[in-house]
Amino acid sequence: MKEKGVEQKRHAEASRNTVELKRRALEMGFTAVGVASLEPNAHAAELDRWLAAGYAGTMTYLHRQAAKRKEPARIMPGATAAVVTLTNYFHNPGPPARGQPRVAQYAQSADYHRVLGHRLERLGEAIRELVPGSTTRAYVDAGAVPERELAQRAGLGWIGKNMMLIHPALGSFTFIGVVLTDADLAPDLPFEADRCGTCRRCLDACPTAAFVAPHVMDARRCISYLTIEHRADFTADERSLVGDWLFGCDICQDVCPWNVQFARATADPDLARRADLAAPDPHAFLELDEETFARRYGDTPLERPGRHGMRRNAAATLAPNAP
Ligand code: B12
Ligand code: SF4
Ligand code: SF4
Repeated sequence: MKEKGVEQKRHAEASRNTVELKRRALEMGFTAVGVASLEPNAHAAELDRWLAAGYAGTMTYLHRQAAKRKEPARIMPGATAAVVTLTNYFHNPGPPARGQPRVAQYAQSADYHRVLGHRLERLGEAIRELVPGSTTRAYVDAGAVPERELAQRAGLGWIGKNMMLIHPALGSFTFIGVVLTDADLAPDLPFEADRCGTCRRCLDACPTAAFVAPHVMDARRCISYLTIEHRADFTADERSLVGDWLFGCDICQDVCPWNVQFARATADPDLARRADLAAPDPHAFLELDEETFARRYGDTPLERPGRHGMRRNAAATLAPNAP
């Protein structure tokens, strides 16, 4: 009897802390927040199959991180919960200007790793303040964290056929950020519904036929992989796949009815759209030296492929059919 009372008190306190934490997260500028428990990944077999098929291309770090992605509780010793955040980055850009090479929307503002990294650190502080003695670790697009999987489990949306986490009221133009913690928090119910239904617009719209099946992409054909993660020079085939995309690709999100209907432009001042990133002159990348590239783009997502990669991408958009 006494034990039951203690347990009830613990639950009540965990719920109170979780409600307050979510309130503070929204106040900090996150668009949505949920809490996931850290059971083993329900889609571990899909990850294994995906890796074994070679779909990760040269992203060898995904093989190294697989064991932890399959068992997220192993990422941080003692962690029992993930506080998962979504941050809307949609800019409502309209149709691209004729002849202007395209940049994915997520890269049209300052580097989200930095912007959200700071915010997630503050969220970690809030957890430690609400639950004295607890520890936290913040992640955004880094480490072995299965971010979409945790977001689904935190009740924030479903994983679409295009592999994106889709929030029913926001769409999929969102960054996912995670704080792992050993604090006692109340997990949300997972988002169990699959709202794609019979739709397959994303699969049919992909210009490179990168989807081998719903939820399965061969990244080696994906423009986002080719222009951001791939390090080597392009083959003639790769150059033609990239088309007019200078950095990343948004097509399988642009066509999604959940984005068409629900995505709204962000008012987040830290993610304000920058003209030099939204519509850069591709010729400029052919001439930039290392120092100038670092000065102009060191604090942006374009830093990932670096000067060499951006020069390669620019050359491809300027001469897609070159041998
Ligand atoms: C590697 C990577 C890429 C690769 C591979 C993409 C891919 N589809 O896996 C490349 C470079 C191509 C890429 C591209 C992009 N990426 Co990326 N990427 C990642 C990264 C680092 C790891 C993803 C991964 O592990 N992939 C391997 C696959 C197999 O795993 P998964 O995506 O987690 O998928 C799981 C589920 O799909 C589930 N599953 C499998 N089958 C099924 C079936 C059903 C029915 C269900 C429910 C689930 C399910 O199992 C999988 C394994 O656990 C994550 C960050 C992270 N740490 O998670 C960002 C991340 C996924 N990327 C992101 C973004 C924004 C993009 C781009 C939109 C960027 C752009 N505009 O160019 C594109 C989108 C392309 C696309 N349609 O996926 C965001 C996605 C946010 C969101 N709302 O979903 C993330 C989460 C980064 C972040 N912190 O915001 N990315
Ligand atoms: S990001 Fe572009 S290339 Fe990659 S799967 Fe989606 S539509 Fe295809
Ligand atoms: S376009 Fe259709 S199938 Fe693809 S993710 Fe959106 S709702 Fe699902």
